[in-house]
Amino acid sequence: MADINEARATFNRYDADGDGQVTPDEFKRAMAEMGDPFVTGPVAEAVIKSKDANHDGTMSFDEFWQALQG
Ligand SMILES: [Ca+2]
Ligand SMILES: [Ca+2]
Repeated sequence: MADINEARATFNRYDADGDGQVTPDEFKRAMAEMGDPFVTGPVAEAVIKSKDANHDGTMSFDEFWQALQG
């Protein structure tokens, strides 16, 4: 998924309140809505933390995009 428009659409699906930052809680709820109820709080936190380049506890679109670039 190297298409920035697709990435933006995916990011917006995670970012429930539209503030441009995905919190672990938003990520967990988005995964549950997409049919993956096994992403628990600690798992969601670990996923967000692994992409959280500036360590503010949330994932911005830039951080998400960078993570997609590998
Ligand atoms: Ca948000
Ligand atoms: Ca961040």
